[in-house]
Amino acid sequence: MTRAFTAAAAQLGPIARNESRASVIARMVALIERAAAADCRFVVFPEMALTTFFPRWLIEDAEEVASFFEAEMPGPETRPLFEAARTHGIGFYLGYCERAAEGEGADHLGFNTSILVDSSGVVVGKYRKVHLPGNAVYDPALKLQHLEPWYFIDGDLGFPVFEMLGGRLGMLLCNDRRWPEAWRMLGLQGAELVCLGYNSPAQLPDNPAQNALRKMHHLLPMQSAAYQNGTWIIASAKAGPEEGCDMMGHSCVIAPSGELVALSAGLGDELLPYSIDLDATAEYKRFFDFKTYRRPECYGLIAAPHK
Ligand code: CDT
Repeated sequence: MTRAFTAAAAQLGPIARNESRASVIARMVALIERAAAADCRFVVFPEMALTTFFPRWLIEDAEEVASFFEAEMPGPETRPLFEAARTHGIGFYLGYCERAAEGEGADHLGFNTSILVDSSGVVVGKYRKVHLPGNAVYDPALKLQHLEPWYFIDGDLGFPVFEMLGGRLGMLLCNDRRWPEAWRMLGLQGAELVCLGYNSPAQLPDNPAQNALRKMHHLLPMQSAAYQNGTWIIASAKAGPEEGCDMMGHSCVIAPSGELVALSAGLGDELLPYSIDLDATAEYKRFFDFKTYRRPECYGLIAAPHK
């Protein structure tokens, strides 16, 4: 049986602070329809795909903060996305803010989460972001706030891998892509396709010397990770000028060779389809052959708590 199929990054352009779920979902359904026309079996939406990237503000209004979190998935507002995907037989990865269950979160409302949904609309897997970047408290000295640790509970599900599309799929979220340990956890479980959504500012106003390096620092860790773990990667941006912050585009598909094989052209809603073959991972998995060549007895520091 062939394990080749067309999959796509489904990049989203900016989402306004007051944009309704219905409006965002309509944009996502339009991308699913384009994916169907392109014969896709799977699409990858961004991190926090349903809302603006609200951790750029310290929002004191509890009702507004709550409005960015989903109490159920699918819920009444997100169900049309699941229905459209089922109608067209397309599975998807979706990043969203998950409201914690009773007793799960003390000071925070919930998790920065992603899910895998199969072509019949069933949620087959969940991941909660492990590497939450930015500050746990508002720092008035900063031009750009990034308050994920203020809003979210640390991910507590590890780095699970799920059977889907005839292969093994893993998930990461944004800043996770900069951490080789995250990729290796998925590689060790045989991941063949890793989906990643992100919200990355194109510029860092508090460290402008980094601006020219932003795209390279986005792609470099993923191209390395794809090669070193023998996996496909589909990475999908929330892109463009969002509420005064320029968000990086560069949604992409990376092959298990480490080659960048598809890159988005713009900063709006955009579908980036690519024909991927999960069997192309085998050559790289054979080369690195973890079972034979890894030396975990030499890697203790990697898993030891930082001193
Ligand atoms: N969403 C997210 O994880 N963004 C981080 C930005 C950190 S710098 C402000 C990223 O790694 O792109």
